[in-house]
Amino acid sequence: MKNELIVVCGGGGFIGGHLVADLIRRGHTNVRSVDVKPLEEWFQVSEVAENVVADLKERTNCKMAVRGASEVYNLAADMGGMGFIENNKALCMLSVLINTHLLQASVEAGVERFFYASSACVYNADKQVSEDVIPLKEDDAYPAMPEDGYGWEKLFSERMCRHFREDFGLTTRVARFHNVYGPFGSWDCGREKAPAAMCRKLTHARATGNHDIEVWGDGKQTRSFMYIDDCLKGIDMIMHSDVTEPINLGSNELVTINGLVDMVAEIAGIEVTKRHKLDAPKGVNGRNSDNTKIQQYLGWEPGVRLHDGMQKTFAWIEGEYAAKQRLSVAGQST
Ligand code: NAD
Ligand code: GDC
Repeated sequence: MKNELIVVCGGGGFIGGHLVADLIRRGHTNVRSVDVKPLEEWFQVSEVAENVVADLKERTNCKMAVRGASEVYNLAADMGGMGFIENNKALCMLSVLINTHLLQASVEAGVERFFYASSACVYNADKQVSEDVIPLKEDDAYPAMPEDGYGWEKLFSERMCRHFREDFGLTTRVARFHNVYGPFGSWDCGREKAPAAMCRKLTHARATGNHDIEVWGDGKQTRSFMYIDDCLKGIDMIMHSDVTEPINLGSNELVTINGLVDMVAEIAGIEVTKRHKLDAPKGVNGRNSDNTKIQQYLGWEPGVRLHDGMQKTFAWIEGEYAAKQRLSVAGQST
């Protein structure tokens, strides 16, 4: 029903901003977007949506946010890439308040479907010690040994969704996102993940002529990265599926971080020298998504090639970088 109220929590963020835009593109006329950041800091602001600035750690704000909603998407969390989550474990864990209060408020408001954005950071660290990683299956989350701080919060909140479904009859759906990238996300605030960080560093190298690139770790660590378009498609399919248990939503195109740097250097059209910073936040050595389950249940899996997604992401960050440079020059001349 295109006129029923859909609430996107974290709508000022990267994935939430894209989700709001996508819902409106698909003809939804009644979308409420909620985020704690002041409006001018949102990555995307839709004029068609009802945009609300509120702290969803507060229960009264959650009640207000979901009132009248048929669907709630919880993409609100205090999070970022390795540089943020390794140094802000308590802040990451406080996001448990957001999901807890949103679940309670959704039950009270009679919400029909509730989506929770979990993470590959829930997976047991023992399964991710080698770069030559075996792709992670949903069962690999237990016995529990997730990423400290952020991963524990995600695992607990997943579990909370399960029990709200079983005990209170709220239809909950949970996707475990594997590193998502694309335009309109963090790229230079300390919360950026490797794809955006590399686009920024390569843009800066090209602009300054200093082609020395700092890479965290030895660069041999492996990851898979999912382009935002795949993420949006997966969210919609999982939300409207019968899949009750948490399910992987990620690409299975594995790349080393050194390989990612080389790819972005090729896109930028420059050659670089990598300077490995071995004491920087590194996370697990290897992580990939096993997509057997999503294929089995939904007959689909993320398919955007990394090179194609990185070209689009690079173009956006290049533009943002240039805009910031212009602002700083204008600031100096006044
Ligand atoms: P993001 O940081 O861009 O967006 C999250 C938004 O939540 C931000 O705009 C932030 O201001 C908002 N927020 C934080 N605390 C809030 C509060 N108390 N009240 C209201 N809003 C609040 O991150 P994202 O990449 O868009 O991630 C969205 C969701 O997906 C998060 O739950 C994240 O943990 C999860 N996730 C993302 C990735 C990824 O690679 N991007 C991977 C795994 C899981
Ligand atoms: O930050 P991230 O993309 O998160 O880092 C991937 C790898 O890239 C890490 O080993 C990191 O050390 C390396 N890296 C090298 N240089 C840099 O300049 C850099 N910046 C960053 N950020 N990394 C660099 C993420 C979490 C998310 C989320 C997803 C789920 O972990 O940060 O919050 O939930 O996982 O898949 P990553 O992939 O470790």
